[in-house]
Amino acid sequence: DTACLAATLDHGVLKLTLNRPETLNAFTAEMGRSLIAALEVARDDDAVRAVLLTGAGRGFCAGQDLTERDPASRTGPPDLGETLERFYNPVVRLIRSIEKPVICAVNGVAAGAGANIALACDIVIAANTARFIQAFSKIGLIPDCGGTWTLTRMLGEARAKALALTAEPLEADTAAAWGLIWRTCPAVDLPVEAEALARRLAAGPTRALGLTKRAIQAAGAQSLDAQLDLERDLQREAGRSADHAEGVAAFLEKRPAQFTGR
Ligand code: T3D
Repeated sequence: DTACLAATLDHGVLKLTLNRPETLNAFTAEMGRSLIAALEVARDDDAVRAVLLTGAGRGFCAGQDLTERDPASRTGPPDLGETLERFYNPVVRLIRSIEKPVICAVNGVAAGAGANIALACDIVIAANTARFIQAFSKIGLIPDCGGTWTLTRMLGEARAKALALTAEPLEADTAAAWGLIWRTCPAVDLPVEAEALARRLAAGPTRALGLTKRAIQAAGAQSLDAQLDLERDLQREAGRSADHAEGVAAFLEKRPAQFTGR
């Protein structure tokens, strides 16, 4: 759907732009369906070798569109467990399970689900003007889209709780200093820098990058012993790839490697 989500495929990069700038790209059900469909394409289509997620206009994403939750337009309380199950959880599960790099270019404010969808991505690069806001407590909700998991793992309980309970904005530079995101850059440079990063990764050994992602994501939940076994198994798989043979040949022939993603 090009109305609320713009998608382009160029140089192996599927660029997905949240596109409701007048609401800071607040997330609607339609946007949720479009994003899930686009991420399924990213997962299944070999022509896609990296994903770049960003927002149109001055914001990245202001989270759930609250006009869809107006109490005046319904009789009883909403079932938000249902909306998580239908829209938000599939988005986060797809981002984490697609075995290709998913880059997020946070061009401006990222609030609520917008913040935590960004933080679920593999590499987050933000405009130094961006802010991350766990806005949920302001409207009587809890952080979702994996926020309670991501923040706790990446920052520890003290910072996770303070951010979630206070809903205070976290400046992008502080997020980078805390290790919550990869890095920041001047806002004017973000589109070019993020695109260059995505293209570089899309030209990489996609299989190995995907297996690397899987291994790193598994690391937090198991012992070193189990991780060593996993590395053995995944390295066996990587070692059989055409891109491994190409990488070694290119090194020995002192030329740039031409990876095909296989
Ligand atoms: O419901 C479920 O399914 C459960 C899942 C929940 C997930 C969630 O994400 S819950 C959290 C929802 N998000 C929020 O509570 C954030 C609400 N927005 C804000 O707090 C502020 O807009 C920001 C801090 C993000 C940015 O502030 P600022 O001052 O830069 O911009 P603004 O003026 O507030 O917003 C600009 C416009 O966007 C404005 O519209 P207007 O007045 O120009 O016509 C504003 O109403 C609109 N907008 C911003 N956020 C939302 C929104 N419209 C609908 N829904 C929004 N979330």
